[in-house]
Amino acid sequence: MADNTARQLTEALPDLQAYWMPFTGNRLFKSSPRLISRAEGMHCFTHDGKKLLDAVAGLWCCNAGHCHPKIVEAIKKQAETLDYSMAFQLGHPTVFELANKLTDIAPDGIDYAFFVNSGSEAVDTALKMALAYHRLRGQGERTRLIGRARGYHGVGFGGISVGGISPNRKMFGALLPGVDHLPHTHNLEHNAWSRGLPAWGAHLADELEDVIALHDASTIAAVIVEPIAGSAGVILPPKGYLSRLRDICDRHGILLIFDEVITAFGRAGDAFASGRFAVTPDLITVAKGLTSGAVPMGAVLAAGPIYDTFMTGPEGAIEFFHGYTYSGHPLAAAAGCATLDVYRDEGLFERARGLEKQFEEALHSLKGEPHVIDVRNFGLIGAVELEPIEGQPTARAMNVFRNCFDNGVIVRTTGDTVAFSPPLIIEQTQIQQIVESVRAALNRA
Ligand code: PXG
Repeated sequence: MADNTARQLTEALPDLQAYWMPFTGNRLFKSSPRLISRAEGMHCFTHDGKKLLDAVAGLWCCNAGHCHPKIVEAIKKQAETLDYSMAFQLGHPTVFELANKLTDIAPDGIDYAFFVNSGSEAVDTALKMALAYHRLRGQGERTRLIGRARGYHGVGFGGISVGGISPNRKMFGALLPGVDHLPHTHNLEHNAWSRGLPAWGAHLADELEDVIALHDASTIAAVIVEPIAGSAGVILPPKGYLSRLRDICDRHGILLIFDEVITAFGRAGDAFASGRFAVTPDLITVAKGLTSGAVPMGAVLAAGPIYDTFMTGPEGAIEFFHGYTYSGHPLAAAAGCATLDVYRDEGLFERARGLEKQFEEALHSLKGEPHVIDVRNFGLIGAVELEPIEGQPTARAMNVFRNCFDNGVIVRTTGDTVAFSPPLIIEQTQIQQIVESVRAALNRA
């Protein structure tokens, strides 16, 4: 490792011109680049050798920590055994094994896994499954999809249509027809400084009744929400909110989709947030932590009756005209199997649950620091919301991001909220390091 670090200290920057970076201010980045060239456990290292504590697990994905040796080994082994095999009409053993491992830890009744390559693909796949499911049952008029304001469901046309983040939508035309949105549940007047789930707001689920009254249930296919919203600033579900959504959907024959791309795999202190909240949806989308971020992969997990509905045509006929060249890719499947084993063998979901209170205490110690207007947390998810600089929304949180980076800690910002989602292997002293780095940054923001 010493050799690697020494080599990195002298590593020259590549030419940055040709790469068009996603969700990034390209010109500013290229004038002051931050390049990560190596990672291990809780840390990332820049091309010039700076060591950074990763408070966001890459981007909510490296739940087992970076470059976990068992995951790395599984990928290497798979790469030299089977690089690729056709995903349609052929299969390979590892992907079947992964489907079994995944459905074993999924909530009861969620028995099938359809593989994709990202969260965005998982969302679009789940929406298509919902539409096709109703049509197969003779209810093809159920075509409407209901999302939620401030929801993030990736960047496919389906995902941005049901999503509720304006900049992600406004440049891209009319999007999917027949989409409506519930209001979000973020409300600082009622819920500021909540520890765990906020007490106020379950009644906001009843807004779904109004949406149903407007369109008629017979036109609605599915409701999609994140159990805990991440991208739009960490929005926690009020106590009782998700089970009310479940009840309303059940009453009206509407499918409920939980987008667990960031909440699955220990992040919410259990294998799935659905399990932690004891509310089981019909479809669950996952990605990120499925492979601990090591190889791109997502999945849609489906309840038995949904799969069964598709399995009714002539045997041999394709039941679902959907899939990707890289669905269930061998390297991703191997990474997924190894990752789920690591989560189990190292007890990482239980570990996350066990650290929740210390994490909460540490974050809430930031109450009273300059500009902090809210702190909220659940599992190993945390958020510190800041008063924006007048006329410059997002600038204050970006100042905190840059300051923390300079101090050796990577945090994530969204709007004027600083978000935390560390690998589940985090130590107590590292939680303290993150919080003290943010405290120092706030005093300069
Ligand atoms: N659904 C949810 C709930 C997500 O959080 C996606 C879908 C899309 O996944 P892919 O793999 O297509 O990116 C996500 C992604 C942030 C941040 O800052 C979070 C995501 C993406 C970008 C930024 O919190 N999550």
